[in-house]
Amino acid sequence: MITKLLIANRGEIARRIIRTCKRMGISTVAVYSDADESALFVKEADERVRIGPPPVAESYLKIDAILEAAQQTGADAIHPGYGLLSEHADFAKRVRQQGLIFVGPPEAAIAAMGSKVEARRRMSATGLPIVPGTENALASLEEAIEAAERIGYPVMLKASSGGGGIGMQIIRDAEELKKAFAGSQARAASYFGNGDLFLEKYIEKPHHVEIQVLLDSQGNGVHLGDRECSIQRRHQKVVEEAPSPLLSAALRQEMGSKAVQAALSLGYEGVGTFEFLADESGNYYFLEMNTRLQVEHPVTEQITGLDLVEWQLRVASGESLTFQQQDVHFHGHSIEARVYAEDPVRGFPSPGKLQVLDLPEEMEGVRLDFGFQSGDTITPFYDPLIGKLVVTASTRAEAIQLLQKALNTCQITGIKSNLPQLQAIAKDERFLQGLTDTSFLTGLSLNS
Ligand code: MV4
Repeated sequence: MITKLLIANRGEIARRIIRTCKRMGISTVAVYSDADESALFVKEADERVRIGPPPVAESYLKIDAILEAAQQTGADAIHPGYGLLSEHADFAKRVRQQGLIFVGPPEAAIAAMGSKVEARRRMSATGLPIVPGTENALASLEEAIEAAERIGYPVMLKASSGGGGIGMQIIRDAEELKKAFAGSQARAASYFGNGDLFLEKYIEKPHHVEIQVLLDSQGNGVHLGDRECSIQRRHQKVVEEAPSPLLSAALRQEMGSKAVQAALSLGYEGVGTFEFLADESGNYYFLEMNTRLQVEHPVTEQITGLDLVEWQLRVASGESLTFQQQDVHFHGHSIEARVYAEDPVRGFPSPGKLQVLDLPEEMEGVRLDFGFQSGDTITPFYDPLIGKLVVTASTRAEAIQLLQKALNTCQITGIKSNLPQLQAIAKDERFLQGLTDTSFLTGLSLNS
């Protein structure tokens, strides 16, 4: 079993991981940059190690400094959280080479899913439907034009090393493809160190639905249902819920068991997420797999009663799952609203001093996963997420009512936040009806 865990992350997710460790009797080590010296997660950990100045390249992405902090403090495991080094196969490898437990999947699985072209090939081979598109990286513009004609316009030109919406572009005809190709290749090469591009059919107004899986290292796996994540702004999720209002129980079951099969064939261990595009006719297409704990994992915890961080730690320690698929039950409905320090109209981050952060009381059905408190400073160096408000009730309608009430009791001063946008979403007629395809925010008026 893990006795001392180093958390290679910050903000709300570092606090979230510490909370589970306290309950499990695992001692915690925070690593922090100068910008986070007085942050809540640094105070709440049992030990703390400064790893560098504020920029992530000099602190939270600095593998040597993190490994040295683990050595210094005698930690026996490292949890990468999400973002930062969480999907960095070489980091996982180096943690393990140092004789420590990496709380995440095998590095081979991280690397395989990091290549979107390889992920499509591997997942398709296990029987997951994928978006119609190219099987290999595109060798030339001529090959791209040929492929696009075969797939049929509009298509999406994507970077194989991208993901999460980075490095993708809608292409409506051969002319656009000619204009976009070389530039996309060059951008991918400079951003990701790999210029490989591929094409997919562009799916108009789909839902973005994902399936959570959990596997141990003995070859046992379960799915923990789905999340609807269609409400996004610039490929940043804003509101997520479980279960998705789009899926029937039968479709959830089918997608879930296919995802578990696919994960098993990959030799996957730990928690992972399969992203799909889905439509009203019951079609669904594998998009990519995230090999980490996700920001929106709380909605799954709320409806399954499972602590995903606890299970990450248990399977990383070599424990087997103590339950099977038929023991996983879904209760009620849960919605997460992400509170960002940003100007909701322009979408720009809005760093500064958080004068007041007033949140609702934590009570039955209201969960608060926040990284900050009144008086803290939101620095421009990191993701502008302040925290997550998660509501849970027996039905979707009751959960929405609770969300509206909880959002109305929130108050943020000193910086701009997306609270007004969240309040508008919570009372939007299309949201109330569960009609949240990926075009949702485009149609939302902030002044409604
Ligand atoms: C797509 C797509 C439509 N067709 N791919 C965005 C995040 C990344 N994981 C994949 N994403 C998408 N890929 C094909 N072939 C639609 C999205 C998408 C999206 C697109 C525009 C605006 C909002 C969106 C929200 C979720 C997914």
